[in-house]
Amino acid sequence: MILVTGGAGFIGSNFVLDWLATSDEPVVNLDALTYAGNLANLASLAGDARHIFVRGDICDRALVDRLLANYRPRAIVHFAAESHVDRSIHGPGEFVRTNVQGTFTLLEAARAYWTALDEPARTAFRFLHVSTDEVYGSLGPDDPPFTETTPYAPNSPYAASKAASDHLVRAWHHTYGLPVLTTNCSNNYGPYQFPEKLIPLVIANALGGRPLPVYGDGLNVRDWLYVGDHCAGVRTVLEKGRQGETYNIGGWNERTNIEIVRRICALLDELRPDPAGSYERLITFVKDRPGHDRRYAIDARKIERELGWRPAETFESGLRKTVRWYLDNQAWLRQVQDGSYRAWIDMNYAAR
Ligand code: NAD
Ligand code: TDX
Repeated sequence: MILVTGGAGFIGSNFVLDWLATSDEPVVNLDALTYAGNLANLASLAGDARHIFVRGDICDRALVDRLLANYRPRAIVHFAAESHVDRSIHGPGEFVRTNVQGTFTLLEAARAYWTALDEPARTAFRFLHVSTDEVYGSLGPDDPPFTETTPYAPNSPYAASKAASDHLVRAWHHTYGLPVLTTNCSNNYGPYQFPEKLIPLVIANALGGRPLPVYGDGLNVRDWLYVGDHCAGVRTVLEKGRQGETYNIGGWNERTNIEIVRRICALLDELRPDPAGSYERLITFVKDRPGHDRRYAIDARKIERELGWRPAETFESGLRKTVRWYLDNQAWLRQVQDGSYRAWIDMNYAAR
């Protein structure tokens, strides 16, 4: 079996659902169920003995040791993190705790477990660390996309905490020989994404008739990848990646934020027209994010050349699926927009 961390979050839950849809290998899912973790994402697995959910913190060494000893996983796939840049600006402490201390705790537990394994389990074991393109910093308009050898230059507390975790993973391979793999992926979108991130926030606000906040001039560029393609990329790296290597994962799909927001408005105009007029009327330019990275772009040639992975979804097909999913799952959306969600929205947008 495999141990997944953060499997009740956006990407982790998509990964667990996809994994169990294509394989009978059981998953132990360790997740603290922070504001971003949601068991409703995994509701379709209720009663499925292949999914063992454990509510707990990746910083809890005794718990991680116990899970490794009891379940003897052949791999750890590590998604758990604090993941929202704006929250990291308001409160960086939790990012250092979960992303740095938590990854350290997992690495130490994995090292103790792996060292004691017999052959061939020791050779087969993998620790796959899921990371982000934000560790590479910000690109100018004409710069080539990030490759695996682009120097690290993280700019936000979130990016710095992920960069620190990547460095720990690298060092545990170099120094102790732990068989690690690291993936650095671009912006994901798709079902079950918490409506604090741009795409689900814009869909949720449009459906509620609220302003669609665009930071700064709206010309910051992100490179968008459908979450199912990211999950397939992670599975490919787990299966075929060379230990100690890092793989960039991206969709070759750079867009400005304003383009994204307009595209969502156009899809909603088509799928759920508002008698009051186009959703574009709700677009509102607001105060920029401090230190806002201008452009991210991923060069995904290494994973394609070496492992044969490439995205299946186009941006058009992926965004249409995503908008439809939110339209069909408004109960999910309402459920996550609880009191703490409203408090966050008030804090992040009131002064903008
Ligand atoms: P998310 O915020 O939706 O989910 C994070 C999950 O981790 C939640 O279920 C949460 O409960 C859990 N968690 C948080 N702290 C924990 C702790 N201390 N112990 C155990 N569980 C804890 O995040 P996401 O968007 O699904 O991102 C998953 C991973 O992918 C992260 O490592 C993130 O850095 C990386 N990533 C995300 C994106 C993106 O666009 N969302 C892109 C590239 C990489
Ligand atoms: O209200 C908003 N208005 C706006 O203009 C929000 C929430 C965002 N934005 C902008 C900021 C970014 O340029 O949209 C862009 C995307 O923002 P986010 O969805 O917050 O994502 P980003 O900051 O790019 O980081 C994401 O991609 C990399 C994920 O949150 C990270 O976890 C991942 O590592």
